Amino acid sequence: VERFVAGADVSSAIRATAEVLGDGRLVTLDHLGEDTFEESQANATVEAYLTLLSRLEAFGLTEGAEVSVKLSAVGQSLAIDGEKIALENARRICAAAAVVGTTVTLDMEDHTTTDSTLGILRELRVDFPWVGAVLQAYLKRTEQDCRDLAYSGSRVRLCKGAYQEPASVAYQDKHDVDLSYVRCLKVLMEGQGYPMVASHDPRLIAIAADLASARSKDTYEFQMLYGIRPEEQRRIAAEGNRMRVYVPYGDEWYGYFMRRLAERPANVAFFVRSLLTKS
Ligand code: FMN
Repeated sequence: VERFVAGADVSSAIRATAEVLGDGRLVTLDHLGEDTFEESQANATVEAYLTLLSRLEAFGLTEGAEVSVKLSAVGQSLAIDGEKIALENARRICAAAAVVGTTVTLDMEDHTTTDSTLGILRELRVDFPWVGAVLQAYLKRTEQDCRDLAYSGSRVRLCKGAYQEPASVAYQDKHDVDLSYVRCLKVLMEGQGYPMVASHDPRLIAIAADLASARSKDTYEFQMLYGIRPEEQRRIAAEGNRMRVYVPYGDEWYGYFMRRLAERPANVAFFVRSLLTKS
């Protein structure tokens, strides 16, 4: 788990952030947790983000480090008024980010939340136009969502998607997901927004670099997860690209960790090996 998660507390998050920023990469920090069913838990998550943001400022790290937020961790999945509470909570985090001079990206969760999350994004962008969106190439709707969000100033992270989704809404075949990713990349790179290319897939990264060749390097960025292909992350950054690392921290690592194991057999092998060598 330590390979993919910076640590349980805010101090380890700050330590990992300083280390990643130290060699020219950027950071987006995620306080682990999702699917909160208690309002008090949602509030605790907001507090964790506020603490994190003030620590980032205290350590002078806000220039290179932003935060990623899962709306289901701040109220979206509450049975009563979930959407309203998530919006209010996300607004508090955005306001705090604005004060310290950094940005927020709304992670995207399973397809039942897509409309709600994009709705909250729209509302937040009225006051905080820099709030980032995430779109998942495995969803059939995403190419159209890319068109809708490819406007000036619009930060959009494109990823393949990490949840188990039904065939009615999502491509099931890996190759179809890749083709969709490329179509979405084209829309975003030809548009006026700020594409954030979140993938570890060498072919997709090469295609993204190619599609971005007419753009200046400060109008888009690459993103990868903490602990996955770190040498490649450094290489991409050393070539003068913006390369942002998604750094999760906190003790609720189960859901995050299981998605990482599910998507790459190599991650399972790594995990088993580290278990064996530790005992
Ligand atoms: N998957 C999601 O479903 N929602 C997200 O918000 C999300 N954020 C991600 C952020 C970053 C920086 C990266 C690299 C991936 C993210 N993912 C997210 C996971 C991807 O959808 C995907 O499962 C993972 O990157 C493996 O695919 P790859 O071969 O393209 O790397």
